[in-house]
This record gives sequence, C-alpha cells and structure tokens, in this order.
Amino acid sequence: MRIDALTIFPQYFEPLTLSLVGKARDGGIIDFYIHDLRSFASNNHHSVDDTPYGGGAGMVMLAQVWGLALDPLMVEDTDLIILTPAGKRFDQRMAEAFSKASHLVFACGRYEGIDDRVRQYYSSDLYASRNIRVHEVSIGDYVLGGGEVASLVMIEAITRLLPGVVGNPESLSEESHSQDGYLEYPNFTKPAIWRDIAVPAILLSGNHSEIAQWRADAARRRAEENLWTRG
Ligand code: 6GU
Repeated sequence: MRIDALTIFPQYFEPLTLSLVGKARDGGIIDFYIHDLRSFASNNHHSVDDTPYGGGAGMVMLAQVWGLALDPLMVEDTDLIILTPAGKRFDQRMAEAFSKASHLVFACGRYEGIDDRVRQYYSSDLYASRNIRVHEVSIGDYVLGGGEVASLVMIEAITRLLPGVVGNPESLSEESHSQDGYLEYPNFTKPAIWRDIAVPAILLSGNHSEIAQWRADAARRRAEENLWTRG
C-alpha cells in the first residue's frame, strides 16, 4: 500500500518511523510519502490560507495550493481522504475497507478547513472514471487543531490490518471491535496474585471450554456496562 500525507506540519508524522508501522515501512509493506503543503504555495509570503468569502471567523485553506499538491498524486485507483470534524465518523469497519485500498492520500486541513471546491473538483466524473474516490472523514465528535493527529490515528488503525504487520493475525479477529459491539474480555498474566487480587481461577484450570465460556461472558458483561458510557 502507498500512503501520501499532505500537511503544513510534516513533523507530526515522525511517529510513523516507530513500532509496528515503522517496521512495516522498513519491510516494504507500506510506502509513505509526507509532503510539505507550504512548498506548493506560490505567492511571496508562501501563504496557504485566506479569509472566508461571506465573512466569519478563521481562515480557509487555498484551493490553488491544494490543487498543485494533489494533482500529481491523483493516479488511477486512489482514495483521497479529507480530514474534517464534519466528515463521516471513522470506525473499525471503515479501517477494514481502507486496508484493502492500494493508494491512500491524507489531506490534512488546518484553520476552518479547505476550500470546498477541492472536494468538488476531485469528486467529478472524470476522476471517478479513473477510480479516484473522495472521502471526508472525522475521527470523533470533538475538534482538533488540524487533521494531522486524525491521520495518524487512521494510518495506525488501517495499516495494522495489512497482512504481515501484526505478528499473529489471529489476534485481529478476537480483539475489540473486530465485530460490531464486541469488546475484548479482560486479560491477565503472572503473577496469579498481585496486591491481594487473584486472577479468576477458571483461567488457571486448563479447561479450555470453560475458559472460552468465561471469556465470552466477561466480554458480554463489559460490552453491556460500557454501552451506558459509550452511548
Ligand atoms: Cl479529521 N479534523 C479536525 N480538525 N478535528 C477533528 C477531526 C478531524 N476528527 C475529529 N475532530
């Protein structure tokens, strides 16, 4: 999978050299390219934003700058992801769908967002005929300073689903959110007693069917309890 990210703060993407994602990158499973949006700014001040038509607070990012940055990346079979708190909510199902993509482009907006004509332009029939799809995505109902952290969240959730990134692929099918509404059972390791708290005895019994039953019950209890707080 190839991933491009466009941002005025390329340093936000330095964590992608770490951990599983970093290893997948070293191993050639993922190809990352981070682009500094400001290098596409054409005026003397290198500005990337201006005041909104119609008035109001904040600044809007320039379509012209985004167009110059995006044009060379819009190759056949590309998913362009525009990060915005007004987008469709990211979840595990969306992560699974994007993990099957061949090319993801993350457009990180700052300020009050990107001139909407950028979304319109790359959503045209011409681009659709080249299998270019545009998605506006949010990672949750709160507002961040920009799309960079949201991109990192999405990239980690998506790339760990690629074959060869997570060592034991079985762990992917048993984890929280692997099925709608499913939360993983609680886990324990040695010692069997820690600060007077014992590990549930069944887990030490070696009885695999009873352990499976206990875990299924614990997972269901957890999902029910968390329903109240998750909404
Ligand atoms: Cl994608 N961007 C910003 N700026 N804030 C957000 C978000 C995205 N998702 C949730 N909050």
